[in-house]
Amino acid sequence: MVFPDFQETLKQAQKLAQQQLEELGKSVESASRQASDFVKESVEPHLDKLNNVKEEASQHIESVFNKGTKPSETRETELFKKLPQNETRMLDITAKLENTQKNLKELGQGIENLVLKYPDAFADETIQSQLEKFRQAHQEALQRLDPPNLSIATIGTTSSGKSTVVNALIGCRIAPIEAGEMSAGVLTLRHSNERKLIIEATEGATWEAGEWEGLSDEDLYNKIRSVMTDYHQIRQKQKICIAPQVKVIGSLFPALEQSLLGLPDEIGIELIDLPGLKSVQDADNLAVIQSQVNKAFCLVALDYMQVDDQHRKRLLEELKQVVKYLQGRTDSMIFILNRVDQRGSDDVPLEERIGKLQSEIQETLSLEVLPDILPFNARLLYSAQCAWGPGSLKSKSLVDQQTRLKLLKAMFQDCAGTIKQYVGKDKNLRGWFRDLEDQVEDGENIDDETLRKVLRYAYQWSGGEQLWHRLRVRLQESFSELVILPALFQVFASCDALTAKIDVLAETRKIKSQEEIQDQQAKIEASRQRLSKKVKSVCRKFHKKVEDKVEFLKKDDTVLRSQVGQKAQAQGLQGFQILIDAIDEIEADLTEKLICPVRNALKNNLGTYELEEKLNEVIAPTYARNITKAYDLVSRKCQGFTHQSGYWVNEVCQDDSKGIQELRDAERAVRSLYFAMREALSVRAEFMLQAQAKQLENVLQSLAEQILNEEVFDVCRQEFPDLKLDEAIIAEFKNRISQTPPTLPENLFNFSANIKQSQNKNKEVVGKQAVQEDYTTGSCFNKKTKTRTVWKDKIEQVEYQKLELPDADNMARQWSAGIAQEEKKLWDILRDWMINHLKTVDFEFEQSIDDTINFVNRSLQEQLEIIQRDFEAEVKRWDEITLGKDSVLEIRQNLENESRTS
Ligand SMILES: Nc1nc2c(ncn2[C@@H]2O[C@H](COP(=O)(O)OP(=O)(O)OP(=O)(O)O)[C@@H](O)[C@H]2O)c(=O)[nH]1
Ligand SMILES: [Mg+2]
Repeated sequence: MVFPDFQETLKQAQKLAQQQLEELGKSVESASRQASDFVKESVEPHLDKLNNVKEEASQHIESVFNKGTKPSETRETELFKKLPQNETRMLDITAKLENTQKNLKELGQGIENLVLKYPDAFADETIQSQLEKFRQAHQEALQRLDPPNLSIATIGTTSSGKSTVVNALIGCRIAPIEAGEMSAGVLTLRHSNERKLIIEATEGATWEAGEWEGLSDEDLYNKIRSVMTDYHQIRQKQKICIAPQVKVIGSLFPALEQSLLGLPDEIGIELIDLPGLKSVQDADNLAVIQSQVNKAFCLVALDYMQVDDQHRKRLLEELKQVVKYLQGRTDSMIFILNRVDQRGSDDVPLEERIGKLQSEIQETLSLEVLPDILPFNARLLYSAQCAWGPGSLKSKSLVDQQTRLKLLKAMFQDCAGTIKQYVGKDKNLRGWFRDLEDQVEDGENIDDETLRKVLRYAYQWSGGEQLWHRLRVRLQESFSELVILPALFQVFASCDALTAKIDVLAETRKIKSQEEIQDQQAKIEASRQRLSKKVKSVCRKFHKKVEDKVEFLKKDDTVLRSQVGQKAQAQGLQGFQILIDAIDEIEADLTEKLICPVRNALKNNLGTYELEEKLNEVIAPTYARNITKAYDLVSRKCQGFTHQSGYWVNEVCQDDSKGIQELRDAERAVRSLYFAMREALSVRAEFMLQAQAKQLENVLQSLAEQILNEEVFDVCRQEFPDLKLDEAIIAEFKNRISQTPPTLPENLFNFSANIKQSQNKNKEVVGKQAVQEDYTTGSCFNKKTKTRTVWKDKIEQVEYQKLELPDADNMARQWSAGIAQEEKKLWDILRDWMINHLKTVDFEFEQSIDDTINFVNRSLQEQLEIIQRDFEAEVKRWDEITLGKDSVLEIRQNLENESRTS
């Protein structure tokens, strides 16, 4: 009996166990499902990010900051494998570009299909001309994007290593490098399989312009170098000379080693090497460079030797000017802290220095986020990369042995400290580099494999790896903004103007009766007159406001001045304060950079050399030299003058011909100083105005937009709510309007020397003369009068020439007053410029109204016939056209949305 019982119990136990197991299985399954859902929802999205961050951080720390850590063989191979990476991102840009081109083509096709299907809908002259404008803009955009061009420009402080960075990035020694000031003008390096040097003909150039093919690397380098040296020499003598515009077409490393930037290979790549601000000191040359920087992604080079506490303030000031004056886009910039190899072992840790610099640059340039600042050793990367050449790392290097050896020799010489530091205690590596150095010294052949290995270390130790990585990431972010969108603006504006006209036509085709048509005609005419009046009155109001403000600003009263900006703001003239600040900045710059140095030099008897050096920082050498020469003359010729209440005074006798000549010389010297100062102030003022040009234009543009948006467009919408006329007028206007920058008249600053001359007559001793004099001798009882000869002072009327020359402070005051005087003129010029711009806006708006209304009137006239013929059929046809137009607009909208999201 026991046995069956036991059997039963066992069975029950098994069953129970089975049940529990199943339940457990279920709950494990559900728990695991929940867990996996949780991982999917909460963890996975962050995982990629986390991995990226980890990856970046480890790269950053290992390759940059942890100096002295040995780059192991594994790390090294890993690194090399890593270079051709990021293919998914590459696909992103390829896809984006392809998508843009596809949408753009579809947009054009969509319009052409409509034109083909409904030719009479496009028959009206206004629509025809609008269609032509669209076709032209569309064609231009297609060309610009097929293939698009990406520009990377180097800007930064003088001699910070910009050209070395460019050569290091392109893998070719093309941009001239020199310890002192070297680069000049614009050197554009564009990728192509052909090779050509183009030197454009520019005003005032003495160098040969033309095109050359088949030049050796060395010849190419020397030719560019000699053009730039020539320019610097001409600048020493000549006032007007446009800096060289040089283009080199040839192989560029980032284009051949495509994975570096992660851009599709059809994208044109150009690097632009620009000079430091010290070589750009006149408005014309500045304008040329601004146009390049504006469209480019910028690498901003800073010199490590300038970032210590003592120099940093000056560096930041210079950086601010470089970025502001060259009109760099702060949203697409990477900062390179070059020459970190010059860091001494006792210096503040690099991380600390960079951290400080990051926050200071963020503040100085008002950046939204902390900037990327990469520690860099351009020299190391330059020699290693150029020894390899511009070819892909996967194929054979095309650089000849002689060039290789030369560059490697330079690397061992220039970068010995860096190599020693990084090789550290790794005996094998140390030995390897030592052997290599011996091979180089002995002139032995260096094979590709060895060179690849050198290059890997150079990437790691120079910051090259980080730079390519950051460039790749940042280019993905700004690609649309930099490359795609600018090519499409005109397409959007012309497409909107065209489709808005089609809308108007479609609306008129819905009108059924003659009365309604006549009603509309009358309404439109009345609205046209009211709107026209309104626009005129808005413009008049604006003119008045601007005129009032300018009159106040001309009063030279600082309290009034500060109130003007606030009042303007309150009156809806936002941005007026920026204009005031811009002019104040020009005045402050002239005072600080030109007037003060000369005044201080005169007061402290500064050496001419020192003054010239200071002036050379801000003004072209000819002007700096003229001032210094005149200054030297003034200091010498006025030596004997006495100082009397604001004047240097001297007086010489009229018949003292030598003395008179000396007075004349002194006067001439002062006049020449005034002349030189006037010229320099004028040139610098024009430069400063050009530096502010974009800002001034933006202010004016936003002022005009504000007025249009707040007053004109609203009225337009109220007046023309029917037939979609409001949108048609506004779209037409937006397609028409363009902006013109201010131009300054010549000789803006024109003040005269305040020199006083006078003639005096004084009674004074002119010598001694013999005078017969009576005298008495003897006592009072026995007096005798005798005569004797005595020598007495001879006093006569003497004519004097007196010269009073303004002293240092007095001169500075007069120059400042001269500026203040000229500033009034400048305000008049700016006022006229603003008013003229608004007149253009007014004119173009009137034209847009007239054009659109004439067009709608023609359309209404046609409608009179249509309602009698085939109204219903026409309505149906226009429904189809509208549908077609809507789908075109959808493509247009997609195009914009997609190109705005990066
Ligand atoms: N120690 C060191 N020197 C460097 C480095 N990069 C460049 N240089 C040197 O700095 C000097 C100036 O270099 P460039 O490339 O001509 O400088 P730049 O900014 O183009 O100069 P400009 O165009 O004249 O403003 C040259 O002597 C270079 O060899 C670096 O990383 N370390
Ligand atoms: Mg340079």
